[in-house]
Amino acid sequence: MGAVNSERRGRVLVLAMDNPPVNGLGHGVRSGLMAGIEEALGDDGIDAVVITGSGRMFSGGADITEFGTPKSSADPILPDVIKKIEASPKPVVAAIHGVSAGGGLELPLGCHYRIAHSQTRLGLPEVNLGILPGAGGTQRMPRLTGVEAALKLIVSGDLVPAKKAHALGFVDEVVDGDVVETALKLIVSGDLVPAKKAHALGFVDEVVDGDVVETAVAAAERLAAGAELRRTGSLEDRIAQDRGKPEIFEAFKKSIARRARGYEAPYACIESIENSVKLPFDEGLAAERDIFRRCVASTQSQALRHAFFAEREATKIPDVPKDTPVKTIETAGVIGAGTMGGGIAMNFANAGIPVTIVETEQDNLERGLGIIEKNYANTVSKGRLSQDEMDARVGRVNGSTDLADLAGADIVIEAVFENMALKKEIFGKLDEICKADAILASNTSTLDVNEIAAATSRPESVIGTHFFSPANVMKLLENVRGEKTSKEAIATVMGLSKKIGKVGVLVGVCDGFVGNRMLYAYTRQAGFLLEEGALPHQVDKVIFDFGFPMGPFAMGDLAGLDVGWKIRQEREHVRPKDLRYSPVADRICEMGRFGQKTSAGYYSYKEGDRTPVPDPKIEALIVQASQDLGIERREISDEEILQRCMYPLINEGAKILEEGLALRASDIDVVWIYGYGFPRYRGGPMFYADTVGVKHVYDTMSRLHDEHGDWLEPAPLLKQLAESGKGFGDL
Ligand code: T1G
Repeated sequence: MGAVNSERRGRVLVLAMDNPPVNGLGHGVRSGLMAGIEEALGDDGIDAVVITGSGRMFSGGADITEFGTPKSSADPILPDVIKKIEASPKPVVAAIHGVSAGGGLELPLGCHYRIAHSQTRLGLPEVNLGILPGAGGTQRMPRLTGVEAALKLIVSGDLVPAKKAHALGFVDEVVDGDVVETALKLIVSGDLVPAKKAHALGFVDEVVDGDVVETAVAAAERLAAGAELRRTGSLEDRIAQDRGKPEIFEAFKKSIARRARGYEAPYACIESIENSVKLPFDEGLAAERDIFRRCVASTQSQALRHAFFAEREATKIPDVPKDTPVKTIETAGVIGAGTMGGGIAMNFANAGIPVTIVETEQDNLERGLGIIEKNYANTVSKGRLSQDEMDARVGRVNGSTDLADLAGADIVIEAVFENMALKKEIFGKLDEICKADAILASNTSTLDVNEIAAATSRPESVIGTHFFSPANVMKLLENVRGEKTSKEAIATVMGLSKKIGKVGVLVGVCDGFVGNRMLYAYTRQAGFLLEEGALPHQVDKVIFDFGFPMGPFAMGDLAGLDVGWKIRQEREHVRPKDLRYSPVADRICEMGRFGQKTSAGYYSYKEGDRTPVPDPKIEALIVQASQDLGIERREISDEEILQRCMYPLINEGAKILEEGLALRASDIDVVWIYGYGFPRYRGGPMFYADTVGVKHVYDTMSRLHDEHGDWLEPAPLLKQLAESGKGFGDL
């Protein structure tokens, strides 16, 4: 709920929102602001108001947990609070620090003057929740920044630094906090410095944002002394030139088509921003509210809000309390300078942690270090990294051919190829070399972490850290808890995940962990669909249209078909002979077609072109396989393709939950959204199951099981939820 604390500073009333952890604009804060403004308006002893936030930020926006909950009529809605502020005859100044997001920025947009600390990040990220700014942001922002900038800001949902916000026109003044220059000035001048600078210089432990609020109080007094108040809603100069130009909005829609594919909210934002030049202000506000209500009620927004909280929930491990001691990771080691090893090392260098890569042969090492440098140079050439920063990062990556150079590392991640004997040998050596409290981690994607841990005398310090390729890009990190992995090791690696820019999810030990195990269930059925009558491009189109970046066969060609082929050959001796197995993938590999790397796989590829082209040779191979297996090919609907691919994946997720190998269904959603491109606007596979109805998934799985046999046996949990009318969200 939260509240608003008020304090008088001379003739200025300072209202400080107080609703930890992010000063969400819950109804306590909204009614507190309304009461504060009314108090100021009714008191002749008050000339102006300053609004600020207590703690580490101004406000993270509306309290998302309140969405869809009943509102009492006495409870002012945010648009009305902002309207009251904007119409106030007494100046209202916003003093902003930390973060100002969503409604937490719309509030200052309604104020008459905005002051932000230089370290502040500001933006309207509502689109990431499947909604649009619903408290005037789509009408006021264009009046301050112009339409083009407002479109970019609101449709991207990005938070921008204060100086950029000032340059764009929606912040009027930036209070600086440059430490070094101030230190020099301080020592020379003996001046009094604002609290925050003293804090930045380590002189005081905590500041209460004195300087931003102090600056705002001074500005409020200045405005109260007679300056004309700038009411955002009445500003016309920045939008006048964009009236009657629908082409601006059409062009913008075209420019986002690729990255907004499948999403509804970006277009709702554009629709409302267009109203800012088409309609009078108040009508634009009313239309914005209608669009907002439409979006909030949408399945997409529910899915995106689920994904927002799921990502934060995944960081909480029930039996690893928040105060579990964690090890500080100041240095890291990586074994193997191949594609994965190099990418993993870059994550540490990017996070400011020196890392040593160890390879067996000097030339393999140099090749690996060369690829890292090339990757950084590529990013610099795209203007996404400065040369200085590249040099700093490359400077943090050291190479070696001697494992002993990892003796001092706080964590060592082994990233050699998937061979148990080799991994056990390496962990045995690390056990002798590494310092007692080092974390020993394996990037294995399929092998038994307990067996690897047993090769050391300290299994409690062994954990799996399964990165996804390319490891310096993909955000997911499956942290694999072994039977003996300590809580300290888990807490350390979960914390480290965030530090190196990853979304860490804790999973248990099983074949393929969470992600790959569910992937097998999906791609296996995709393979069977080919034998029964479908073709790769038909299956891929269905999955692409569903929202994945690509379908299973194009994905296989991208990853390289030889990787899976090698694993299937290694495992042939343990494969259950009574269960159906598709020979199609093996036959393609036997032709030397390994995908994009050989310009031929399920598809063929022109030189230098990654566009998959259906290949009659593969169609013939598939038809032949059907004949060899005695399967009569049939028409297969897109709906069946989607169900045959997604429902077994969900079913496998249910089994994983039953076995306790994932802590929550929402963790599985995070794995699939960040590791496998599951469309975020569908909330992940388990949330998706709840939207189509678990009973429907169960009934379909039961039918498919009757038709196609054992791989499709419904999980007991799926049955239980279906019969109890519940969903994964109820677990
Ligand atoms: N409502 C409720 N809870 C929130 C919240 C919010 N807006 N933002 C964060 N939390 C919780 C979060 O779940 C976590 O909880 C804790 O706060 C710390 O968050 C009318 C309707 C602000 C940049 O989209 O992007 O305004 O896990 O770990 O890394 O137009 O939180 O500790 O129990 O993320 O420092 C628009 C959402 C809302 C911003 C801080 N606002 N928040 O990041 O902390 S819609 C947003 C963030 C709106 C109006 C509309 C980030 C942050 P727990 P955290 P952080």
